[in-house]
Amino acid sequence: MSIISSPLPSRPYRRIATEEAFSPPEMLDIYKRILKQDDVDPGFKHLMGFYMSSPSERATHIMRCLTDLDALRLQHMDEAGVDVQVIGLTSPGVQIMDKDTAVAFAPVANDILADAMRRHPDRLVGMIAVAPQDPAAAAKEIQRGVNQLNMHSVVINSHTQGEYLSDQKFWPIFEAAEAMDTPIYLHPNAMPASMIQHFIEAGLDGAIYGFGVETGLHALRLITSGVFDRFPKLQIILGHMGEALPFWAYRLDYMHAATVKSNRYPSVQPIKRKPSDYLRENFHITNSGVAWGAAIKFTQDFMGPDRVLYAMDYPYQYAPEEVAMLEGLDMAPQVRKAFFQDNAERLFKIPPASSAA
Ligand code: 1DF
Ligand code: MN
Repeated sequence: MSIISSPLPSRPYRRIATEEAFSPPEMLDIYKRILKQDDVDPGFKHLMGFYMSSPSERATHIMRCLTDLDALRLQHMDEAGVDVQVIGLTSPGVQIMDKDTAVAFAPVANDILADAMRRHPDRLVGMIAVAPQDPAAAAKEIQRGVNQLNMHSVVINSHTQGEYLSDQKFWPIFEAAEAMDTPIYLHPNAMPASMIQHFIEAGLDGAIYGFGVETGLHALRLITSGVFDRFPKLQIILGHMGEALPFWAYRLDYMHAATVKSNRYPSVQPIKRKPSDYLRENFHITNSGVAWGAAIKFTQDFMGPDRVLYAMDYPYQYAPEEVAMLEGLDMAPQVRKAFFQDNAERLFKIPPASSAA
């Protein structure tokens, strides 16, 4: 990886990247066991099965970066001009594991990340990984993450083996997240087996498109199931420009109202507000994977500039030139500072950099 020759302009803010990924080597050992099973989930096989076995430059680079929480990661951050990474356990995290393994491993992963935060307090911020397979244990881990690990957000990699958080059995997780004031980053996962076949045959199941379709569906299921009427303060973070949901907002509002009125589906009951109201009041959106000015501007107009945050999606989209592109966008200075720094500091409760930095 070459050093960027033209330095980025100096700036009166920190660049905080908010959808960055890591994997403890111990998790890859568990993944190896799962990948050997005959009935391995097709989405998992096409996702982590690829990265863990492909000799391609992309896969080997990503595997090397994922497991590092020290010199290599900090070097890449320095080279890209990223001051702080907000880090989550890479997808699918523990959600592909059997329940007992998942419940046991989530705290191990969180402790590993918390140790790295202590080594690099001005550079790394952790999100709490949880095992939705056991909602009560997940709720407890959220409390432990806040009280003992100095983490103030949660990462959930979308569906858990085909189950969605719109199912009320998962709502103890939302209850804990709302009570602890921890936003939940609803990060993509490979699609469930029941959905993925037509995407795999076209090579469109992954980050190129399938991730966005599935995670967008998940977010909409939260809205239509009434999660935010029950937990009005809950905040969900979506990457990838909100998985395109702001672009859908008008049609969602019209068709949701029409569907409720005609009593078409038992699952579509009245909710207190329009789908777009929940998007604007219960969501934050990052630009992970999308260094595109027009899409960012549209989303800032729709959500308000205080709900749109910078993300790189390291190491899956380690593209240092995108930082310079984003700096080149026509954005008011206070909006730019909100995008790169203020919104992340507020949402993830990131303290100011220590003077030692
Ligand atoms: C990919 C992309 C993989 C993202 C990820 O986690 C991920 C990819 C396994 O390109 O295969 O987080 N992403 O968020 O865009
Ligand atoms: Mn990601």
